[in-house]
Amino acid sequence: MSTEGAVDLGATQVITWTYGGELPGKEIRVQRGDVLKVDLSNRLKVPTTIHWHGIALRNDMDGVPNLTQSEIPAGGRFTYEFTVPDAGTYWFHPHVGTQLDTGLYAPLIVEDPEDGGDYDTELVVVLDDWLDGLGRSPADVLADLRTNGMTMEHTGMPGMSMPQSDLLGGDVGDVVYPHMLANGRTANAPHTFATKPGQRVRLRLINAGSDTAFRVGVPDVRMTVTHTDGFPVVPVEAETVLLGMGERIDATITVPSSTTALLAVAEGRGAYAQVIIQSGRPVDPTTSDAAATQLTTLPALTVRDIEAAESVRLPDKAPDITHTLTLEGPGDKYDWTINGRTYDPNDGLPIQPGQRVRLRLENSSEMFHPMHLHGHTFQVVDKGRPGARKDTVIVLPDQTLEVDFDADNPGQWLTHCHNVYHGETGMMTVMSYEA
Ligand SMILES: [Cu+2]
Repeated sequence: MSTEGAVDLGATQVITWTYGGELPGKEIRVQRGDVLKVDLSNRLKVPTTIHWHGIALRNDMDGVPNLTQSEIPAGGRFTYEFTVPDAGTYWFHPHVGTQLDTGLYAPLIVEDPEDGGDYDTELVVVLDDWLDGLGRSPADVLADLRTNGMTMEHTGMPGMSMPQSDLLGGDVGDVVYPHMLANGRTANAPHTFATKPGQRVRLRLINAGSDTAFRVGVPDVRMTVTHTDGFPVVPVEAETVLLGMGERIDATITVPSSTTALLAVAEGRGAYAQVIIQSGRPVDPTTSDAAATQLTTLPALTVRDIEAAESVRLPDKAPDITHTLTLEGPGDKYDWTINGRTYDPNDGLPIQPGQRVRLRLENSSEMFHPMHLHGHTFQVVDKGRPGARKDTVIVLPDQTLEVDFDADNPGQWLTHCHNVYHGETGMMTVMSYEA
């Protein structure tokens, strides 16, 4: 059920849109190969859909309005029903307007019967940048961006520069958020995860933000990264990991003997969210401030540091077709474009079934773009080694990144920037092919 109602974020209460009145929405957990059936009752005053982010599902369940289904009207219902082919950490959210930047999001965990060998318990952490219900809605923010163009949206002052990040190679974002959330809670009133020293915990990190990359770590605790975007990787140690909007990372940690916190610093923004990992005496959550500052000085694991596990590598094959996607913006009306054009569902990139498709993502703008492909999991092309299997990948400013996928799931599939303000103003295109 998508609904409007009050949510307690910790620092403040807001009226917003959620799934079922909870933030994040209640987790859905299934086994690989299951048929997932979800009846959505839309109790919002506006139309909506659900997109099942990262799942290689049947196309008519993908939740893209006017491409794979009609919008579900206010008061309407829709039944999503599809097979879930791959295990991993996924999530779901609307694909209508800027609804992603409200409270409409929830985890979708697909278990593998072989999971659990190297951990005792799990902690799902959903990260978000929050502004809804505090005076300006996401739709208001988009309208401001459209009016003010390239200026930072909250100031409206021409020439006001945006915060920068070396890790992101330029601007950190376009929108100012009053709060950063982990599992629906602000840093000063966080979610507490009760555990015991020595426990092995599988972290399932999900960035549900709309305009914010997060650098995540647990002070003085090494993470072993095991999966990106649901798919296994060659395990790699990290002090912190970077997640763009839409990305997921699974990592295992060993719980230390005293209470600590998982910290998610909004990259380049000087704000953070946290989940308390309570293995000893309770702590005052404000004592995390110094650790959060310290976290930003530690190295962050990025996609270039990750190799796909052998079991999920694409077979060696030269691409049958290469499409270049030049990412540009923002234009005068805050338009973000692919190959100079804004989104048109009738004008996409031609591909054929069975092809190995290479997408050459060329970022000609001054901001990073987490580019997401629906219905498939691509492999990052990395010279001389098997890059990560992913469905969302950060393309840094002035950089070109290539990804390969096999056209093995016919339908009409979006590929787009997962910054909702970029996608909504045009940075989306479609690839269609029939069986
Ligand atoms: Cu973008």
